[in-house]
Amino acid sequence: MTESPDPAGRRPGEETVTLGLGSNLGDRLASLRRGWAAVGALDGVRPLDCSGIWETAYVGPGGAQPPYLNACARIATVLAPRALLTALQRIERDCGRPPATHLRPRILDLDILLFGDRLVREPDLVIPHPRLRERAFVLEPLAELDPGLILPDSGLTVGAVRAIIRAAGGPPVRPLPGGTLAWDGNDG
Ligand code: PH2
Ligand code: MG
Ligand code: MG
Repeated sequence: MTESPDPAGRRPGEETVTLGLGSNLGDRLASLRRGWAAVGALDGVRPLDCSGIWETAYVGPGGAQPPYLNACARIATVLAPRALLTALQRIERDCGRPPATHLRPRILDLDILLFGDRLVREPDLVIPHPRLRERAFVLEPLAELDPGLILPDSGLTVGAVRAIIRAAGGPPVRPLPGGTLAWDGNDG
């Protein structure tokens, strides 16, 4: 018997995972690209697609920080959420991010935003990402990937939540002209 094909093109045992990438220290574009390439090279991971790159004002406590470059990307993976988190933290370190840089400028930040429809609630791993719905720097690139994607904790689409955040008028975010996570892409 042959298995019926998954409409999302997934292979058996794989889930679609959405990642957030950010950098506000050093060569931001190079770090995002290096990080995305390393994610795609992980065992058990297939890179699917990526948004454009957005330049975004820092959001959060602790005073002013340099602007971020942010992007979102999707992978198909057979890894469990915890194993993927560990692998992403290793890539952050390999790209030069020292430990204990939460809330400080970082060379590379790789966050799990969505893991299929799963809800994960562990002390150091909450999926969907708990602040996703408040953040234009996530919602704008995420909507480029799929504005119809339903957020499993609220039932709202990414496009609907983006509209709410746009109307609220938060800190500025703008697409980096021609910015792409691909090394051979046009930097604009
Ligand atoms: N990440 C944070 C805190 N603030 N601001 C922007 N613009 N982009 C980020 O990726 C970001 C942030 C914590 O991870
Ligand atoms: Mg983050
Ligand atoms: Mg992080």
